[in-house]
Amino acid sequence: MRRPSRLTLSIATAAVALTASAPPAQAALRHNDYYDDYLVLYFDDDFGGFPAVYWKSDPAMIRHDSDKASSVRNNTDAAWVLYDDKNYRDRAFCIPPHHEVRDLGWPAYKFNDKVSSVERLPYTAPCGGRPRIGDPIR
Ligand SMILES: [Ca+2]
Ligand SMILES: [Ca+2]
Repeated sequence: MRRPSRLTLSIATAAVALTASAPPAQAALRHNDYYDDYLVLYFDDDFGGFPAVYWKSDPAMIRHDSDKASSVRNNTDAAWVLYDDKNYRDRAFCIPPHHEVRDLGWPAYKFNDKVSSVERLPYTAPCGGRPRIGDPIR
């Protein structure tokens, strides 16, 4: 049986070295890229703390997630409505696609630790007459 040539071995070694020295793919990603296509409710402001991740409407967020969100990123192509109470009730803000709110406790919102249900609107549905919240994700 033919043994691998010296050239083959050196190419293999180079490939391994290249792989080992390459930075992890994640290093180049922004934080929100991990949550592509999700609504992410962060327990702390400035997108810190535990990230509660949603991809569809939830009329009754689990106790662990409810009344905890302090910042939010909408990484989806759909608008979402955040409600103070479960079953899509009480005060509500609509966050357009690919928008974020760094601090839900901002005086204009006063929505810190309030969100208890989330509604994903159909892709083509705008926020309509609902109060809008957030800035485009940078
Ligand atoms: Ca919080
Ligand atoms: Ca609430």
